[in-house]
Amino acid sequence: MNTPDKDCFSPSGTLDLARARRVMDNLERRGMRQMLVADPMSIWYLTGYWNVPYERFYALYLARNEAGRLGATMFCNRLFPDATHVGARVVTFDDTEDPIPLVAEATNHDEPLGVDKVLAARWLLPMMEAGCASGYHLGSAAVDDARAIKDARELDLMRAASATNDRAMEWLVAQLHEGVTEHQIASGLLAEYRRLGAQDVSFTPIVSFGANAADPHHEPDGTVLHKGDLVLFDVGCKQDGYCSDMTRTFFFGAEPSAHERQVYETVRAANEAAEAIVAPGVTFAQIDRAARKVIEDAGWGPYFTHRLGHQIGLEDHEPGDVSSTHDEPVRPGMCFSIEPGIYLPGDTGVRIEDLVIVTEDGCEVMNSYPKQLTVVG
Ligand SMILES: [Mn+2]
Repeated sequence: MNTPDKDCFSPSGTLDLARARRVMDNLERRGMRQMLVADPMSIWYLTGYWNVPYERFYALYLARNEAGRLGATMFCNRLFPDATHVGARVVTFDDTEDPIPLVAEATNHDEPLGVDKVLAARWLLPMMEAGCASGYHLGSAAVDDARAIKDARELDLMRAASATNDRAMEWLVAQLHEGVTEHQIASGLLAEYRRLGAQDVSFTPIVSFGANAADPHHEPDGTVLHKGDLVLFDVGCKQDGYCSDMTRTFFFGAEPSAHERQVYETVRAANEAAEAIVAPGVTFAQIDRAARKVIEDAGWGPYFTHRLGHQIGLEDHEPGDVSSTHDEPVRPGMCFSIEPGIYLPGDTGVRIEDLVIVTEDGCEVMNSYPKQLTVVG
């Protein structure tokens, strides 16, 4: 059995020691000193090494010995890109080899092992049979909690991705004309993001006309835009590794009815009420409540059918809901969405979403695209 002492990080590697230490601190608070990270995005976060393993075994083993010394071992199929620069011990194998005995050689069999949520059962169950550890626990939160607190460089990348998204919203509005379809607009967005400096969409764009907006996750289809329709855009890009995500709702070609105006202004008030209270120490649940109360007081409580928001970073949806059941306080450096909505089936739907960063004394709203009710076209 290897001791982490022998496997300590090379100082020349790309492995981020500060991030790895935060993960291990989080893990120790949960009673563990060894963990197998299998999520490729988390491995990238920790090492700067990117690989898509498909069905093959791929994991980063992190351990801390009794002296508090960190060790890391990368398990890589030989067809994966060379990982020797990472600064971890690299264990390679090929398609004809069973990687589980190699894992069993590395782990401490007398201690519990944290595994993350993406480690497939086809690997975990044989590891359990091989006795790789004294117990197996979901350790994802150790990595997720580290990823949730963005450093200054990450925050700049988050701001840049959202600035691109603000500009893309201008482009989206400019595409609105009678006869255009949801699908036509959605399918042109990637090219616009690339023109603006992003590399990809962070999720499939949502473009909804009229009553389609009552389905929060409507997939753009052949629905044609008519004067008097409401238009909802929920879009995001991925730029230099980080995600944006914003929703705006517009009225096309005609003033909204009094009813539509009331729905819109209620959602906007809910969005602003939540953003107004975000600060260190305030809980995710309190932020959700601030928005939900506005919608409930207006009588549409049952039609706000989802959590208020989600954390975001390297992935569009990261763990840590902004919801009534999440009682932890928010902390500086966290990034999440504030996206209240009212969905009236067969009638209309409005959602207004910004991304925010928790600061030392409040929050910074990353999106600057206006939110006041706007008639376009
Ligand atoms: Mn969102």
